[in-house]
Amino acid sequence: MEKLIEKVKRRIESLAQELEHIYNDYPEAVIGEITVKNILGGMRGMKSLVCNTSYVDPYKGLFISDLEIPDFEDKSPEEIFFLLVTGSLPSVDELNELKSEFNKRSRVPQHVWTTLKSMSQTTHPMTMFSIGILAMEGESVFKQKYARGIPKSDYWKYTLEDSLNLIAKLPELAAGIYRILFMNGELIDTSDEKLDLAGNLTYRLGFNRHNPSFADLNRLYLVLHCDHEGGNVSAFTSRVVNSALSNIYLAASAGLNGLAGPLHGLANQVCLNFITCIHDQFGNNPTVDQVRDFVTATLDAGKVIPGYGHAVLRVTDPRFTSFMKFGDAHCSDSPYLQTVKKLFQVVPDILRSYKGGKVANPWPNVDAISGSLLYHYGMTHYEFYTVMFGISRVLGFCAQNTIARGLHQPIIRPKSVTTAWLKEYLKKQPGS
Ligand code: HAX
Repeated sequence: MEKLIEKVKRRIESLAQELEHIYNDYPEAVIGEITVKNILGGMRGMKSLVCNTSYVDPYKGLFISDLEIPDFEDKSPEEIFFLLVTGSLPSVDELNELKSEFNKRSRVPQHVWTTLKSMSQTTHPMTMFSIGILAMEGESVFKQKYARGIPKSDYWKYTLEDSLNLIAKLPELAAGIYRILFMNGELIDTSDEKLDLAGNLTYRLGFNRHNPSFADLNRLYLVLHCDHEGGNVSAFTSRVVNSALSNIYLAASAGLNGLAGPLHGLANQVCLNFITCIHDQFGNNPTVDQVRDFVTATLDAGKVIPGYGHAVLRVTDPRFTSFMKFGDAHCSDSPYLQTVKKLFQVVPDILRSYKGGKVANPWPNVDAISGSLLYHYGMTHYEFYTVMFGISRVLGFCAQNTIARGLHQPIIRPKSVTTAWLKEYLKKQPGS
């Protein structure tokens, strides 16, 4: 792993130098103001964290280093992890080394299966995924080294070591959960030593495994969901937890618990359910007017339209566009994809005038489409979709936290205030 370790080390050194200059040259520079709207509005838009793995431009979407989605959508998850954590794509040698490293570390310990199999069949797959990761926490190298005493300068090395161990096991863990819950608990073993992360996932899920376009969809899934800068619920949670030096297993599990919410990663499951409800009511080929009526009735009932809106994006999510390109190429006749398109035709106009124009972004996000593609390939248990998202998102958690530990970033601890403090403070403001 020397090549990866050396590159991460160099990246951390260079970022540390840049930050030192910034700190020394502009110690008191003001980045922004904090308004009442900010602190009562989920801290939306407040610039308060540094994240160098990726960046979300409101109008162009996700960037990893200087690459936009069309530049990296054909890469493998291994290449993407390398890119997130080092800032550049791997050479052929570097990629082979990383793939073989993941392969060596890929087996999930037996006790994890015992734990997961003892759980109720009604447990949500995301809960099992999070518990499966926690169940492996005893293997944390960081935890062991920290207990013995290591210098701060070594924190990132053991965070990276834990990250490699964890990421390597996610395909087997996730596929095993799918099989425990939906395939009578029979796990699929593989004797093929050469499977990469996406291949391992496809093989172990155990259906459609010889269909190259399903394998490619799984690869794309693991690439597009990998990271979305530092402030989203799941990444931020994992950053906060890891900043207390809780190891990456604890941090990843915590981040995934945030991803499991319907306003975040669970939206892909909710979207599929939404489409199923439309089909139940109007049949598999609803008219555009029927879809419009369904959307309006949903809003009238006080619910959100899943898969639409975003806290940062102000355009159609380029991840949505990338999945649409895949769908058009491989399953354009899928009734689910067709309904996704009809929703795309009607929802933005409806949301634009909803609540007096209050919806900041009426356009679709990644969750509006991703599940419809999995459904087409036979993954009809849509409770599993957020786990597919989660495997990928852990790449980002790991990269972000490795770099944060390398930069010796302190424990994250913003200040909260009481309503009484706020009232008093505002009373003293000029003009109040
Ligand atoms: N349907 C109905 N109303 C919506 C809406 C939607 N899709 N999106 C936003 N709104 C409403 C909000 O609920 C809010 O109403 P109130 O002030 O009355 O509470 C108002 O519009 C303003 O919200 P906003 O500023 O536009 O959006 P936020 O930054 O607060 O929230 C969300 C962003 C993604 C949570 C929001 O758009 C939403 O709930 N969307 C539907 C769920 C969804 O698709 N989530 C996945 C997002 C992508 C992601 O994280 N994937 O993992």
